[in-house]
Formats: sequence, structure tokens, C-alpha cells
Amino acid sequence: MKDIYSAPFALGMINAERRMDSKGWCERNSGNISCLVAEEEAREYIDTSKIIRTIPIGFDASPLAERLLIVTASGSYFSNHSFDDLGIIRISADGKTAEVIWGFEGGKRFTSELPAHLMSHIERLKVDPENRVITHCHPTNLMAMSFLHELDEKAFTRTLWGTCTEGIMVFPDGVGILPWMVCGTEDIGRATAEKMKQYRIVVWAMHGIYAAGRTLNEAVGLIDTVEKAAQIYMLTSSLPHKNCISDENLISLADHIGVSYRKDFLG
Ligand code: 2HA
Ligand code: ZN
Repeated sequence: MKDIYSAPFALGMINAERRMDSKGWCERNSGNISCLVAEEEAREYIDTSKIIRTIPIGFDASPLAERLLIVTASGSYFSNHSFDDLGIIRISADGKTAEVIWGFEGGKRFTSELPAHLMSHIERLKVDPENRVITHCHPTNLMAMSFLHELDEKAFTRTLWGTCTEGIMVFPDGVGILPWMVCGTEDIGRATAEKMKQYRIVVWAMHGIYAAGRTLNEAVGLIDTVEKAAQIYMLTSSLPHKNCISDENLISLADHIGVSYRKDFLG
């Protein structure tokens, strides 16, 4: 058996935590990540047949039955970059319980945002069977922008595309937006997952962001790009503008790289 502390899936989580924390998006215990892990890969490092304990999930996660996920612990501080704050769960065959097969020592449990994570995985996998990652954090400028900008998905996306040239290339599908809601609930989980049918980015207004991706790199990179666009918005929105990225600019860029974007979000 190989050393789990050398496993790409565990190191990748720590690296993603470090990246998000270094940006100031994960104050105190905020932020959470879940990443699907192939059982064959996990078996190289741990005995996946040994269930350490079970934790009720609280809703039906059966579309993920028998799938393994590495997940951040509730209350964990990303700033600690600690393997002790990770756990691997298997979703039981009936979709009702999480079987802890590694980690979450000392009675720890998975993030309180597990409903939003699992429900989002279920929806993203329907759109992209390669999607493995869901992550949440609190990017400063995006949160600030959500206080100032109308919370209309078309208008919000157009503004983000218009403040950062990378935007339409990195999130051509745009951003979904939820109004402020109580976090950690099944309600916000369901609402987030509903948006994930269309978007890989879901803004929780005045709270933070959810991002989906095939890899941790991709999901964190998505947030990075959205946050940069929001930062430019925050730096410029109250000042007189002399220049802008026009619809024509965006169309010619998207055509040049051959990306399929939300055409209804322009014009
Ligand atoms: O992980 O960010 O939304 C703590 C939170 C809850
Ligand atoms: Zn949060």
C-alpha cells in the first residue's frame, strides 16, 4: 500500500486549499471542497472495504451511490493546510449515508455544505461525466460586486465578460446567481444544483461562490478568473469610463478561439 500523504488526490486538495487561502478567499473556517476519487486509485493507498463509521447524509444521494469523494471537514481552516482536516467517504448503496473510509479522525465530519456539494455533483455529472470537483469559498471582490450590481445572470455575466478579456474564454457558459439564502441547508443545496444544470459558476449573492470543474486546478482557476473580473469591476465601476470591451470585441474573440458561449448574454 502506498502512503496516502503522497496521493495526488490528497495533495491536490491541500494545494487547492493553499491556493484559495493565499488569495484571502477562505477566512477562518470558510471554504469547502469535494472531489470524486476513482475507487481503483484510492485502493492503492487505503483499504476501501473498511468502513470506519457512517454518517447520515439527510437526503437521497443515490445517483452517487458507491462513489468515493475526498471532502474537507466541517470547521476546518484552509490556512492550516492539514491532511487531518480531510476525509474520504463512500456514498452508501441506498444513497442515505456517508461511509467514512479514511480520515475525519477525532469525530470530525464533512463540511456543513455537503448537500450543495453532492446535489451539484449529481447535476454536473449529467452535463459532464468528467466533472469531479465542486468547491466553495468567499472571493472578496465578487462578494463586494454582489452588493452593487443587479443580480440578473445576463447582466452580471456581461459585466464580468466586459471587465476581463479572459472571461468569455474561461466561463463562456456565464454565471448563475442565487439571492442571499441561509447556507448549509438542503434548500440552498437544491437551488445551487438547479443552477449547476447550466453553469459551472454559481454566485451566492453577498456570501461567496460555487465552482465546478473536471480538476481542482480547473475549478480554482475558474474562481480566479471570475474574481479578477469582479476586482476590475470594483476598481473601475465608480469612475468615469473612457474605454470598454464591446459586444463586437467579445464576439470576434469568441469566434477566433472557437468557443461556444451564451450568445443570449450579449446584446
Ligand atoms: O465552510 O463557507 O458557507 C463554511 C462556509 C459555509
Ligand atoms: Zn460560505
